[in-house]
Order: sequence, then C-alpha cells, then structure tokens
Amino acid sequence: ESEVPSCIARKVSQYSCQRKTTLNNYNKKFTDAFEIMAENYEFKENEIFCLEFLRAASLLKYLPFPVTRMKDIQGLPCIGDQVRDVIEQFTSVFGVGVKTSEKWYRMGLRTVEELKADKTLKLSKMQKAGFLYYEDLVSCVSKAEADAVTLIVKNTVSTFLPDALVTITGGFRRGKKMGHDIDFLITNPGPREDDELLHKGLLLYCDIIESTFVEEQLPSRKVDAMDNFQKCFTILKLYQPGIDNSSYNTSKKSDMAEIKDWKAIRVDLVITPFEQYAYALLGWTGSREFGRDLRRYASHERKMILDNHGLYDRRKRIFLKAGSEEEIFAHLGLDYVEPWERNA
Ligand code: 8DG
Ligand code: MN
Ligand code: MN
Repeated sequence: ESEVPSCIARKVSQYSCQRKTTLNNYNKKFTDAFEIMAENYEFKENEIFCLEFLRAASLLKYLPFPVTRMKDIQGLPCIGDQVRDVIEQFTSVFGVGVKTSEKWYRMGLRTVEELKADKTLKLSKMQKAGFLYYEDLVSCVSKAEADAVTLIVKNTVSTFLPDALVTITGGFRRGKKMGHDIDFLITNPGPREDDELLHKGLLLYCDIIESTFVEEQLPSRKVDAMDNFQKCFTILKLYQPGIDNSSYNTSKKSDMAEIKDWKAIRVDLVITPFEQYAYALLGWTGSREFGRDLRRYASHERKMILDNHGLYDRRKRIFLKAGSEEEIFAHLGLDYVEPWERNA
C-alpha cells in the first residue's frame, strides 16, 4: 500500500546535487503549478516563498512516486509550510481514498469546472490560479496568441486611456516565436492618472503590485534589480479564434460536455510614467542576460547606474534623460543593438 516514504525520506538530501533527478517526473501536476507560483512570488519580490516553491518542485521531481497523501511527504526536506498547505489542500480534495486519488492522478487533476465548484478549497487566489490553469500556462504562448492578446490589451486600455501607448516587450519584442508569457509596457503621455488602470476588469487572475517608485531615488545597483513600477502578474482569458461557441452561450444548460473555447495566458502588465518609458522598455525587453550586462557595463565601464527607471551618472551626479532606447545606448557610449539582437 504505502510506496516507501519514511524509509526513503531519511535518505533524501536537501541538496539537489546529492539527488539523482531524471526527466521522469511523477508529480508534474504539482511541479508545474509550483513553478508558476514561484514566478508570481518572484514578481512580488518575495524571494523566500519563490525559493520555497522552486525547491519543493525540485524535490517532487525527484520522488519516484506520485504524491497523493500527506504521508507521502512526511520527513522530506525542502517542503516548507506554504508548500505543505498547498499539498494538503490538494491531496485532501483528491484524497477520498488512495485508490480514487491515484486514479485521479493518472487522469490528471480534476477538471477546471469541478475545481471551481469545489467550495472546500481554501487556497489563495494565486494558488488556485496556478492549479486551475496550469495546463494552459505551461504550454507556450505562440506569436499568433501574442498578437491576439495585444489587440485585446490595446483596445481595453484605450477605452480607459485613449492616448495610452501599449508596447509588447519581453521575448516577443526580441522576435521570439514562442514565449512563456506576454509582457506589456503601458504608458500615458501627459497627465499621470493611470494608477487606476490595472484595477479595472478583464482578468482571470491578477496580482497587482503597486508602484513604489520614489522620485529622486538613485537607481538600484543590484545587478538583477527589479523595478518599482506598478505592475501586474495576470492570467488572461483568451477566447481562441475559430471556435464558435455561440450555440453554447445561447442554449440553456445541456448535458453536453462543456467545450473549453479559451486558453489561459500569462500576461505581465507594467505601467510606467512617460519620462521613464525608454528605460522601462529597455529593461523589460530583456533578455535577462542582456539587461544584466547592460547594468554591469554601465557601472564598470562608465561609472553610471542603470535600472528600469533611469540612468545616473555618478561623476556628473545627474540623471540622464532619454526618450528612446537609442539615446540610452548613446549615453552609455554603446552602439545601438536592435531588440532582435538582444537574445543573449
Ligand atoms: P519568455 O517570457 O518568452 O520566456 O522570455 P522573456 O520575455 O525574455 O522573459 P520574462 O521573464 O517574461 O521577462 C522579460 C524581461 O523583463 C526579462 O528580460 C527581465 C525583465 N524584467 C524586468 N523586471 C522584471 C520583473 O520584475 N519580473 C520579471 N519576471 N522580469 C523582469 O526588467
Ligand atoms: Mn516574457
Ligand atoms: Mn514576463
């Protein structure tokens, strides 16, 4: 009946370099969801929770059996309180009995509808989202989907802020054909009354991080510095073009299995003041490696501090204004590198 736990547990190292982890993952349902949650925590700069979920995912990838009961993780390292709570919720929902839960595991998690209807789930909004949409979220976002979402975001934003500029950043701006999410930068020339934008409609799941930018504050010197813009880690509901669901919407409840005509897509929305737009664009276009090295170059070669808000010249003790990425490269004395050449 029980597939080892406690005897294995004693031997499991907390260090992944002392564990042999193959691609044979019995706990993909958990690990995919944990990785999405970790990204959300990273976004909120909660490094502790981020690491907790990444470590737990890594440990679960190592286990030679699917976790179906709390007993399965007893005595294992790398399972923090957060992770334990999530596993407990999910194993207790499925845990009607070992047999049933194992069957469910083989079939995959319960359906979105079943989970939604389940009133016993006490997970946070974010944890639920990670599980509810995980299948969509771990499948890549295509360029076509990015284009479709761009239209939606642009249309929606323009109904609230007619003059706002919406720019796709991240991997898609660098010309990638696939991505794990879609990143947008939103700025409004003129008066800055855009704080409310993110608080309005349309999102399946959304975790808004308020702006913490302080005027006159020196750019951050951390190489991996995130920024202080108001931003939002969201999951958007994209209705797939080509699927006609009008009959489902109009007909009253039938016994027909519900057809899912949409896909959950991870979208990052970042709101930036117009004056900082070029810096934000450069930072959010990435790649991560390219951005890190830009900052490293600025400080080591130019005695300047670069972040997503601006560029500070330490010798002249001034902030250098820029209206375009070209100007930022010029300030740094660098040849301009096009977005599609920043895939470092
Ligand atoms: P992908 O989504 O196609 O997998 O790749 P990507 O678009 O290059 O990566 P990303 O994780 O979506 O991040 C886009 C860029 O934004 C990346 O170069 C790092 C940069 N970036 C910031 N601030 C932040 C932040 O707070 N969180 C995240 N995740 N990325 C940030 O400048
Ligand atoms: Mn991206
Ligand atoms: Mn992103």
